[in-house]
Amino acid sequence: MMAKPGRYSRFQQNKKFSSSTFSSTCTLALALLFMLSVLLLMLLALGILSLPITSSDGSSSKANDLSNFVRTTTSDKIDEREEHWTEVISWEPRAFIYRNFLSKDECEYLINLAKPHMEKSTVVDSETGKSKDSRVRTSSGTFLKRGRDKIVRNIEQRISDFTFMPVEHGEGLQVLHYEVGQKYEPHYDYFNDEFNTRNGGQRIATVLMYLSDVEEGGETVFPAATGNFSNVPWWNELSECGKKGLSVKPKMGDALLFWSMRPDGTLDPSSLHGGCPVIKGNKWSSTKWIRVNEYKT
Ligand SMILES: O=C(O)CCC(=O)C(=O)O
Repeated sequence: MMAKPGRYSRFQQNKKFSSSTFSSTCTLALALLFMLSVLLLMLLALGILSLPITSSDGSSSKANDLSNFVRTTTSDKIDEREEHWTEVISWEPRAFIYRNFLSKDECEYLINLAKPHMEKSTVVDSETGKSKDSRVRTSSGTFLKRGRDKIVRNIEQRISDFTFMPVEHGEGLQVLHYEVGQKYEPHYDYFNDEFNTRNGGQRIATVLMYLSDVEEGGETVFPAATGNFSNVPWWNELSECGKKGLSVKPKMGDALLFWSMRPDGTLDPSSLHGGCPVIKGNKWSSTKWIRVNEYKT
């Protein structure tokens, strides 16, 4: 005869039951917590979520604040570039060189991207504001859409960090190729017509990046610059055209920044500049024109 379960054994059974329920609930909760953490980490890694950055005064950062600056000065992927530094070359126009701005790989990447799409360069007709063929500019070139890929986005972010102008104010990069004898006569980057300023307003600054060295000629010349331009250390290496003003000798990876507008917002005629004829070799460069306002692409 089986003994009836007593009160004590029922209590033991209940206890066993509730402790196993408790442990499976715990396991479930831990598993859920683990899955949530993995999901959160994945969202953070993909950049879909970001952690709020808190400034020293305790306020959290907004979309347009300087958190970008902190990011770029500490963690930008610029390590493959050689040592880099900036030089002030003129205050009229305001012009600066950033040595080794691009790595060799980045220069080659831009050239290879552009090569299959090169077309004869045009200039802007000041009467109509439309593009036209010209003997003033004999190079060939093509535009790369702003933000078209990761490498281009990296370069555009670096330009923004260098100029303190938002990426969204930049036109797409233009890649230019000059063969022997090809040139760009002195001109202004700012516009004299209303048509071209409708999107983004006036061009305020230009960043010219040299994607190749040039054996002889091909300098960027500022014929209206003030100051003793024969004092530049590279004076003896300049072509006849290059000696007509303040000149920069193309060197692969270097970037030249100059401002077409003064700090008071007026147009700066001393920003007149041109590309001297290439005498020996090939010149590849890339231009980023930057507007006063956002430029819609
Ligand atoms: O190639 C150069 O040195 C000058 C180019 C230029 O003037 C421009 O892209 O606006």
